[in-house]
Amino acid sequence: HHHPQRSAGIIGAAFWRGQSRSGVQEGPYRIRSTGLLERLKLQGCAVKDYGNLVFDDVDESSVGLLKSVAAVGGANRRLSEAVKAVKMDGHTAVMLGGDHSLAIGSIHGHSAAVGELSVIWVDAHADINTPLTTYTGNFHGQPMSFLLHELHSKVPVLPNFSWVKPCLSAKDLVYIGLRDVDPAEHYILKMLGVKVFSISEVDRLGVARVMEETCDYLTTRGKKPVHLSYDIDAIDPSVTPATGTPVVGGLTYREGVYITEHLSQTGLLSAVDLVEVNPQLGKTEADVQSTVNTAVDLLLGCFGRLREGNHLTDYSLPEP
Ligand code: 4U7
Ligand code: MN
Ligand code: MN
Ligand code: MN
Repeated sequence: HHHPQRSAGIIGAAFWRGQSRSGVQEGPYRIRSTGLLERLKLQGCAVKDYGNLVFDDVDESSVGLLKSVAAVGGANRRLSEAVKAVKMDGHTAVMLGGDHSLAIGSIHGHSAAVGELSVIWVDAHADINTPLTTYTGNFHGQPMSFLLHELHSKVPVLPNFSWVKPCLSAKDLVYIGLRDVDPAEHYILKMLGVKVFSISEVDRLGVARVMEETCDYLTTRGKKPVHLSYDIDAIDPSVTPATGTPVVGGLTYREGVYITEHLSQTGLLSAVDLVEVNPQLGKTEADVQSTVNTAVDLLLGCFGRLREGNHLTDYSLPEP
């Protein structure tokens, strides 16, 4: 494949209130200090760093079981504006989380800039609880319910959420890696006929066929820009232990990277979220490094890195 020069517009979203465990807000800092920007540039990708978003201090009160409602709504509103601006500037948007509630703003802003999208959600979890089905009250388990047209009537109006408009159709969504799905979420996935490659399908088909079928499924109705929302807990916790809701039996490092390699070769990748890296939850520094290094490798894969090797297009052999 040949690609015009890639360019990444990077937004840090150091936000954790979509769940209860502090530390996930350090994700952007750790991913940057592992050399993400420098390594993207070394592989020939243009990079613009938009810095970390600054979120308003808002009242942290709960609405029933729902935690930090106004904070989550407000942060996502800001993120939506930021992602929209990055897309208007012509970059592939990269959102470094932070917890996965941030997908509300990221996908909303992406769609506000480019129109209809396909979403590939790589995660151990479906994150499709509604505010009325969640039993944890954590918004990182609910973002998809705010984004889908089909669930609009099932989602109550909440403080600081009135700006959110559903922007995605269930047929434009594919899940990969699911292995911890709540009963209400399983009901919703079946009711809406969402395409799911659970970890069992990855076992059965292999990751290469899963990616072929994912791309075939999404492109039959036309080639829409792709939003990849990558939760680091999709990968097996033996590789990426520093995350808030680890689930045994996940994707291998190789399967996880393959997904990014395949998508980057399609030329359709338009925005990427990398979320749920929590440097405070590694038992050792090696645990944290393994998690962060994997996150960086996933992002490098999104921007053209291939494990077979790479060279810049203007490379020329030195003459003796
Ligand atoms: B993550 C959960 F109940 N389903 O709703 C919930 F199991 O972004 C987990 O994928 C959500 O890490 C996990 O809280 C959210 C729970
Ligand atoms: Mn998850
Ligand atoms: Mn394909
Ligand atoms: Mn998630």
